[in-house]
Amino acid sequence: MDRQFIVAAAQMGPIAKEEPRRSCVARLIAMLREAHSRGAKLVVFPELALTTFFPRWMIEDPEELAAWFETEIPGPATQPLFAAAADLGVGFYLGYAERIEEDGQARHFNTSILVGPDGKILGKYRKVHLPGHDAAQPGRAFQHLEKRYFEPGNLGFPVFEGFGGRIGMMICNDRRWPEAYRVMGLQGVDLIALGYNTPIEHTGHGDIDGLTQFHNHLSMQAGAYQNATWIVGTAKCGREEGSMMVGQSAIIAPSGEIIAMAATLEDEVITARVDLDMGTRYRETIFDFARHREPGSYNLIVNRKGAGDPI
Ligand code: ING
Repeated sequence: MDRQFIVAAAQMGPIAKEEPRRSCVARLIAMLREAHSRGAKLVVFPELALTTFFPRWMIEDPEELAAWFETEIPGPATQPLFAAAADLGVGFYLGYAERIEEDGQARHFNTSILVGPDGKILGKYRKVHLPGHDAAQPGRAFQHLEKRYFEPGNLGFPVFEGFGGRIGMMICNDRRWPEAYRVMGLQGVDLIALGYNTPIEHTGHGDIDGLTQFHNHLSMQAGAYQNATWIVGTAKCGREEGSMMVGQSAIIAPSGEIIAMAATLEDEVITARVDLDMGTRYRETIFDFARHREPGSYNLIVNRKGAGDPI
């Protein structure tokens, strides 16, 4: 069965703090239409694609903080995106800040959804690996307070049937953790959609190594190759409220090769034809998990959180 289709990464340039959601949605719709004009069936938008990257600030006022979250999706501001996608028959991945009420408690997640070509939500993922801190760090030009504003995701790393294959999702920092890819690899994932907001000066000590771009691609290329999966990694990038974030959105083949990459730090659509069967040649040989993996030797990976003494 032919499992080929055109996929797009719809990279966003900066979103200003004051930029209204409807403006972001208009940008997303414009790129959706551009991707559709090039034959794309799936468009991957960035992490937190509806607002500026607000975890860069310490926000004390609860109402100010709550305003960064979506309480329904689609909602009034995002419905036009879902309608345009259904009208064009194009699916998409969208990252956003999610607020739910559960047992009378408000809960907050850094979330992404996968939407089919009919505009219906196929699946949801909540970011497991939250970088940065839960309290403001002194002396930083920008904070990184995802651990303060979000809970770790509670949906695991699910894989969803769609687009002729199995589609998984990650969000930003997840791509640096091999376990995230492997859990999806063990579910036969064919393509992982991934949005990111990656500040160059994440650590608070300036650009510690000048390698943020290299590590961005290294993480995704390794994950793709070691799990025989396609990866579409889409940035929100450029200088956003003074914070420079990496671009170089990329479409990466199961071979680990980058087959398309963004060239700007602005709204930019890149596309590529993916063959979901390309991973097969690796899954049936080098990465035939059933023949080669030895889970009995991997206990530390599941049972130990931090590095410890030799066993
Ligand atoms: N951002 C960054 C990411 O993992 C970061 C945090 C930046 C970590 C640079 C390491 C180096 O790409 C988010 N939002 O996870």
